[in-house]
Amino acid sequence: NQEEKVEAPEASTDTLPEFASEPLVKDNYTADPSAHVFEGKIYVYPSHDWDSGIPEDDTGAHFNMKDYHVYSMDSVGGEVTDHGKVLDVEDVPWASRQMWAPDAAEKDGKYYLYFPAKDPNDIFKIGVAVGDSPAGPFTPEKEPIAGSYSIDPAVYKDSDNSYYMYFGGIWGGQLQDYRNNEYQGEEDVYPADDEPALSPMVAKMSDDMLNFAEDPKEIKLLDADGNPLLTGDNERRFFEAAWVHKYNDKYYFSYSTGDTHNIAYATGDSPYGPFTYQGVILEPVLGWTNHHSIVEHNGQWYLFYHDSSLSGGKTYLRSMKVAKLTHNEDGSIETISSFAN
Ligand code: FUB
Repeated sequence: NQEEKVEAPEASTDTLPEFASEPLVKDNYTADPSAHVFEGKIYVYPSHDWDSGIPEDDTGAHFNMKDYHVYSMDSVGGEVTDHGKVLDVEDVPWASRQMWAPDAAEKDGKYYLYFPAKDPNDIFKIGVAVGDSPAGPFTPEKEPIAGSYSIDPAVYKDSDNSYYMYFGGIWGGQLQDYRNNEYQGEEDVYPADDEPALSPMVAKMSDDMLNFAEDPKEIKLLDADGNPLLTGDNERRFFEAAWVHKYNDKYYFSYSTGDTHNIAYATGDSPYGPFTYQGVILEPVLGWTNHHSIVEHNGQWYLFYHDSSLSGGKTYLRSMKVAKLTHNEDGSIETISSFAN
């Protein structure tokens, strides 16, 4: 994967999104940024990349993260504050390694940090840790969320104050080892290329935010004719990095296409989908992974994302960045070319 480099097309300066040229943080490697507005500020919950020396492989073993930091800024373009380490794998009784892309949510003055990690059997589960401040620290629950699996939790708060967790990722994210929420073993079974692709999952959260209130359900991603996106449709099918935002009463489900390296999006009328594929939000970045979040602050929408520019292209040493995101009048999102940044 590391060898797969994407050539940068020539960028014209009039496409430059403001603030996008520099990593938000340079003294740590940060990835998979999940941004939220809490207490009027932007808080970002990223993965904390480091060089653990684990060789690269197709399961992503080189993404061997062991803790999380939280960052905040009064507004995009302002000073970024590092609130320090808020959770360490050593403090999570059930987790052994690989703390991947996290997210956070607020409810009734409590803050919840959701994170995937491998358990002692090397199976990804999703955990939750609770704090009194968006800046942490967070105290982990003793067990992962019952019925959770795979990676990349993203928790969306709907306008009616319901919370939904979206999750899942194929390849190293292990989603292919499950059918109907049941673990099938490590055989990595994918549907055939002409069959519907594996679906991202969604579950409503319980009132206490520590559990699923229901069995996770598959999210249908459809093409313009209402047919499911197929396994062989690598340019459009779901890989990992789910995120949901709402704009003009439409739900926008965005995600990474993984081995084709785009952040794509699909829209629908319910938090459960189905969602109809619309296009690309962010074209491939430097580095193999592409992972993002979308947030509105002071009337402006932003795309938080990462690339490997600061590390000179090392896929497992990434840096979070931010660009303005534009919804067009017809509801479509303007595609951002990372090479314009
Ligand atoms: O950072 C580790 C993994 O890489 C994330 O969980 C994926 O979304 C990809 O960005």
